[in-house]
This record gives sequence, structure tokens and C-alpha cells, in this order.
Amino acid sequence: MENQLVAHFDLDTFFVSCERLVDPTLNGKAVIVGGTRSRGVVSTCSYETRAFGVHSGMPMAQALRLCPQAIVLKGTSGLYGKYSKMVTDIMAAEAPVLEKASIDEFYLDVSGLEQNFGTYKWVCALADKVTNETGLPISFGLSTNKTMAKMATNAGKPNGRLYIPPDKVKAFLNPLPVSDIPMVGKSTCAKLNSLGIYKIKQLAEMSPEAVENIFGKYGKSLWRKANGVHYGKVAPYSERKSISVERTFFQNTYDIESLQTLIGQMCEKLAFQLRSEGKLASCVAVKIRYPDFSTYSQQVKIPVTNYDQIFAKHAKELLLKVYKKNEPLRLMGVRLSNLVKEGYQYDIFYDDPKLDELYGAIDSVKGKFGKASLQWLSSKADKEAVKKEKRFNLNRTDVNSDPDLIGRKNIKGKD
Ligand code: TTP
Ligand code: MG
Ligand code: MG
Repeated sequence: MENQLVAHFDLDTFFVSCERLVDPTLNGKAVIVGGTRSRGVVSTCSYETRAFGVHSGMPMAQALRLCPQAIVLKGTSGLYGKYSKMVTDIMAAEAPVLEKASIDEFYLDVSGLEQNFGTYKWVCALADKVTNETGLPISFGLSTNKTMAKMATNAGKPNGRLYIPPDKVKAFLNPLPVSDIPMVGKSTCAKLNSLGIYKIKQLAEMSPEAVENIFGKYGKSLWRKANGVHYGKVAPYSERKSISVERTFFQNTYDIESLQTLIGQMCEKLAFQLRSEGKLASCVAVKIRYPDFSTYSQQVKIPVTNYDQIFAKHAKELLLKVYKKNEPLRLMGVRLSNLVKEGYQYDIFYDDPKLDELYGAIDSVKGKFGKASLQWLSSKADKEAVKKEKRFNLNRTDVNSDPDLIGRKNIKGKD
């Protein structure tokens, strides 16, 4: 850890920059990407709009009061994922150790590069490559650990290229407000401010025990970060993350109604798992196996979501497409993949606060009373199908025994 050097990259106004590549007349203008319905929120906005105080997460109505001339775009499904992948591929081809932290954000462990190259130059060349090859503006921070590198990126945005060497860490941190520490949210900030602590210097000069007394376990790492210390490692990047579930039937079945109900329940289970991990998925796949072991699968790309019913709708459609033989099935499974962390894109494509509230309520009941406590029973047919499903005598396959299973692991697995 002693001589660790981490680079953090983050694309500037990512969704807006993608929209500007499609429509260059948006360049230089106040642009907002976000939900356009009455309770829509800003996903992101151009720096021309930020000058009026508009920011991500702000209600759209408020944003438009602050900047009425802004051009509002609903967002383009598929566009951001495509550019995110292009940038990821460029980074992955060059970087020694790469972590993709969100749709537009990357950490690179560049320790050791300095023996051979000027690391700063190397990181600049990588930023140039991203912009030259994709047209997207990007900022980076280079410093002693992940938190410091991210703070350097944030401080330099847009088009920032900030290197903070070990002997400049304190001087960089001290004058900044405590809210600039990435782990400090609204409530931590309010608590610190209520104690008269506004600047990072003040927090850094407290005793670690005092900070721990106020914030519990979290206090220790907060105090460390205020002092420029963070032990988090750059976790190697892996695109192929997925979660899946499947069943092998004791008694082969061809009752399509019951299969549809079951696949809906599988989606429910996976979506609950996704939400509890704070993730979203944008690919649904269904696999079936006939008694002769012939196996078929179909998948579809969808806008990112973690809503049961959307996965279920696509899974049911896929099942109808893939289930052709009119023969009983031996196995059926669903996989959700292309997982991303929550807080991205979500607002625009499924801009439905009522559904968010509904799923929040469902998850809190499931959390209290167990995952099986609530199930979607949308129709009489579904209810009856659930009853029938109980008679199936279903059994979960031992996933390790089957080399060609979707996802290869149950529920929590990562490919
Ligand atoms: P950010 O990197 O946080 O923001 P940004 O790239 O738009 O702007 P900058 O980095 O220059 O400050 O987020 C990346 C994308 O994620 C953003 O373009 C839109 C999306 N996003 C949301 O949909 N909702 C949110 O609340 C946030 C913060 C981002
Ligand atoms: Mg960004
Ligand atoms: Mg980002």
C-alpha cells in the first residue's frame, strides 16, 4: 500500500455527452437529461445548466424554474450502455488492473508504472485515447488511493487532469468542505456541521476515537479519509456478472400456464435479490431443457431495471418463443445479466415513483417476513397456476452438477 498510485476516471456529463454525439447542435447549450413526467427528476445536465444551480436528482420542475431555457431530453435507451462499453474496452485493453465502478467511472491501479514511464503522462495518454476514439470528454484524478483519486477527479471536472502526490495530500484536503469526501452524504454532513465541523481539516484534527464515538464503526474510515488514508483495493473488473435461478422438475411438465407462473416467481426472486444488492439488470435470458437433455435458450436486452414485472413480462415472452416442442420440460431457468449499480439511468427509463414506492414497501415486508411472504397474483389463472405449481414437487437442481446451466450458480452467483 505504501507506494500505491491509483487513477480514477469519470466521463463528463456522461448522458449529455452521448446525446451531443448524436446531435452536435446540443454542444454549448444548456441540456438536461431526465424524467419528463410531472414527478420526473434530473439524471444529469450540462455544465451550462449547472451554472444555474441545477444538479442530478433535482426535481425537473425545479430545474426548469432555475434554467427555463434548458433543452430537456428523455434519454435514449441503449445509447449510454453502448458508449460505456466502448470506454470500458479501451480501458481494459490498456490498464494493468481495472475496476469499473459505475456506468462512467473507472479505477486503475497504476502503482509501479512510474518505474518505466511517467505515470501522469501515461494516464493523460489514456484519457486522450478515450476522447479520440469515442468523442467523449473525460476527467481523471491520480493520487495515493481510491478516495483521493476520486476527490481529485471531482475537483478538476470538467476535463480535469489532477495529480496529487503524497506530499500534497494534506494541502489538497484541508480547505475542502467535509461534503467533498465521497462517503459523506447529507445526514453525515448535517451531523458534522451541527458539531461546528465544516472543513476536512477540522475533521482530520479530531481524535479518531472522537469521530468513532459519533459515527460508530464508520467513523474510523471517515477519519482516515479526512487524513488522506484509504485501504480499499482496486477490484479487478469483470463485465460478465449475472444472477440466475433454475429448477429441475421431478415430474416433467408441459403445463404452459404453470410454467409461466413459475417463471414469474423466479423473476420476482431474482429482482428482490437485485434490489437488495442495489443493482439493476438489462438482459433477461430463459433456458429450458427437454427430457432428452436438448437445451435451448433465448435472451433479450432491455432498458435497465430491477422491477419484477418487467423481467417477468420478458421472461414469459422468451419462454413462449423458446418452448416449441410441445413436449414436457425437464428444466427451466432465468438469468439476469449486464448488472449495473443503482442510481444510473433508472430514473429516465422507468420514471415511475409509484412503482418505486411499491417495490420499497414489498421489499420491507419481504425483509421482515421472508421472501415468500408476498407474491404477485395478478389473475385468477395465476392463482390457480400457483396451486398447481405446488403439486409439481419442484426441486432445485444442484447447480454444480450441471456444466451448462444458465449462470452456473444459483441466485447469488457471478459468472
Ligand atoms: P455522474 O458521473 O455522477 O455524472 P455525469 O457524468 O453526468 O457528470 P460529471 O461526472 O461530469 O459530474 O453520473 C454518470 C451518469 O449517470 C449521468 O450522466 C447520468 C446518470 N445518473 C443518473 O441517472 N442519476 C443520478 O442521480 C446520477 C448522479 C447519475
Ligand atoms: Mg460522470
Ligand atoms: Mg460517474
